[in-house]
Amino acid sequence: MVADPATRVAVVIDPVLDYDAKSGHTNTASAQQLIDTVHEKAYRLEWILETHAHADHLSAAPFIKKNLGGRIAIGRGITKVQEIFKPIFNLDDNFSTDGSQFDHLFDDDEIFFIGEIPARVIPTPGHTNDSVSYLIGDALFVGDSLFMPDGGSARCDFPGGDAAVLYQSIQRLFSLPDTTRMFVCHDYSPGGREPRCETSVAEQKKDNIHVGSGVSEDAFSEMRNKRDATLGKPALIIPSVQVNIAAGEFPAADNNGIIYLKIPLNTL
Ligand SMILES: N[C@@H](CCC(=O)N[C@@H](CS)C(=O)NCC(=O)O)C(=O)O
Ligand SMILES: [Fe+2]
Repeated sequence: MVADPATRVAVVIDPVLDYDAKSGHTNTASAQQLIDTVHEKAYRLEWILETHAHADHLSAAPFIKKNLGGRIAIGRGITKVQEIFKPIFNLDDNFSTDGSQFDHLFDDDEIFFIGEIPARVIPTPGHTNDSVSYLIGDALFVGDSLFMPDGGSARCDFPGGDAAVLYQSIQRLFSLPDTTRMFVCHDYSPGGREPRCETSVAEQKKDNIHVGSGVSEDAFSEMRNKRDATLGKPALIIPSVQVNIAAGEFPAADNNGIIYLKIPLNTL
């Protein structure tokens, strides 16, 4: 959550809908914490921002919107992700691939305001086609492009992913002022250390184990592709993507009132 202290306008980035894959149960405990915080601090929520269509968790954007209002937004590249995954999930004709499920699609480098704080949408494709980073004041939310310096970078083997494209996106982030605070989306606690989420452009340029100290695009792509070939799919990729490309909305219930998700066999 990011808030402007002067106006109390707030946004949330990448809110999670808890999901138990074993039982198929959803749960709003994590999202409710965000809602409670907005109430406690008397914030006014204006945006629910997605950094990309996530492949490892379901979005709680519709639940947050229902409770607090705000507009659900993502980068315009979501249309490409929708085009890739519509046939994979054999979504019907009612599912349009123009991003209209979202309230707003950000153009590259679009500027918007959170109260009095300027924000810029920096396109950072590579992990996915639609990945963006949000620069809010001097705080940069990089989604899944970079992880903490000892964590490296995001995988690029999902449909539409591309290691060379991610390298170029990271160079765009590295061109920001060294003092820019950088907040990462995931931390997988390398070596079992405590989870961390904040670093800086300077630290990443110097120490990132995948792209720091001037690693070349070719060396990065080779490393990334080799590593990606060893990674199993995220546990929730199948439920997540079909929901998240619809801005977090579930399909309509069947005639028995139960909602079903699809599992494409032997496809992903
Ligand atoms: N074990 C995790 C893996 C999630 C995963 O693949 N995360 C992506 C970001 S959505 C990634 O880039 N991982 C990099 C890595 O594991 O090296 C899960 O099942 O959810
Ligand atoms: Fe991701």
